[in-house]
Amino acid sequence: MDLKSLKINRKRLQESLDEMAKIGATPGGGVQRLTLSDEDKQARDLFVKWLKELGCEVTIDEMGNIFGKRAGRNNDLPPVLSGSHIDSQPKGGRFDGILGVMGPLEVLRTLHENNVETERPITIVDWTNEEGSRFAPAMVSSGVWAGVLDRDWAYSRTDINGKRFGDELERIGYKGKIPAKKRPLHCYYEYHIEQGPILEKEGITIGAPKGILCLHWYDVYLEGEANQVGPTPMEGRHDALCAAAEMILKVNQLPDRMGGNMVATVGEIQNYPNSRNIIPDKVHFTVDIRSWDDDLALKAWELLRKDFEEIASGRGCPIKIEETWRVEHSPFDKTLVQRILDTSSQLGYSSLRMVSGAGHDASYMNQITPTAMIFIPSIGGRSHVEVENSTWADCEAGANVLLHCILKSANEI
Ligand code: HGY
Ligand code: MN
Ligand code: MN
Repeated sequence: MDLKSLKINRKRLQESLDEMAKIGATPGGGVQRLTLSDEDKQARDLFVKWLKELGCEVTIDEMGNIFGKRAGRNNDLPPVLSGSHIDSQPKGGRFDGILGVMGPLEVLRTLHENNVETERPITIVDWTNEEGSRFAPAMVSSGVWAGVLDRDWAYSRTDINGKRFGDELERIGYKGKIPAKKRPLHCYYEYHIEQGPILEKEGITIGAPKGILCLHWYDVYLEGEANQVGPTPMEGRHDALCAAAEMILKVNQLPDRMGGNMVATVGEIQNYPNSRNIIPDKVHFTVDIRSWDDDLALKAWELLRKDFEEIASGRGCPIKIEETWRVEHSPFDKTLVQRILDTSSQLGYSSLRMVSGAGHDASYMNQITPTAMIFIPSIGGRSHVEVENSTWADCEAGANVLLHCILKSANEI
């Protein structure tokens, strides 16, 4: 058959995404499938069921990564790998991550029903805990698989209720026996929504990121002195929340101070005892710094850290800082990026080379195999919110580009 005319089944892709969106559905039209939650388990079970229906060889490793392998003519050749993540943010969207698991599943379904054989095997994957929201850091399981992060360190990470990653993985029945260790790969494609405004603004269907920004995560803990808010004079207070407030504004001002090309955010904060008539004495907050320039991000952190220490001592609020996680910026494989651009135009889709501000498992895959990503527009540039949305036409377009890129790579000797 003329493979060029091969297309994915848009209706089936939409049905799979709709089916998955029912798992952890939130009233506002989003999903909540926190890593290793019951909802994550339910979605994983469904993914495994669909893989088995396709006759894929299903393996689950020590980090709960789920691999579905479709045999090729020559199974000694390293496979083409494509995947993303099933877990979501709290009140997250119906496309982030799951599109990059349902997309390659739809590719396998299309190859299967058209009896298309490929030289190489094709493997698709769901990476555990890409989001890093319940258990920091993000992309932890692709990081372990790539040999960059340590498995037992990952197992030891706890959520806000003190639950351990390793125990929760066991609890949902996805702590596999197979070592979460990289194996030879031919290349890796990740299909994902852009999660930003550029493609929609430019009226472009396919994004081909040249790579992903570096991500640097820090945790800041402040100690103050609790007291009754009424009788305690303002003078001499050690108010941990006020110290945090000053620091949070410094984070927000940092990119300007560093001349742009950077984003810096405090997304999470806990304040104790969090009672309106007690001066707060414990605060924890997170810092997320991203840039294409890793050195700039490190320089920015050193400046910020000095500011934090000055504010903390000025307010008599001892500070503890954890440099929780860093992943370098990832420049993708130029040949694969070009393949995405060329394939898009062969299929009649407009395309744009760009940068990914969002982190993805492709950051770690890029350290061990030629890697590239396929983006489609996010409506209103919104993501990590319940209103996250993309058109089915764009979902179809991205999946068709993925199909033909995978086909080209899977037939390379
Ligand atoms: O943080 C990120 O960009 C991704 O959602 N983990
Ligand atoms: Mn994602
Ligand atoms: Mn995300």
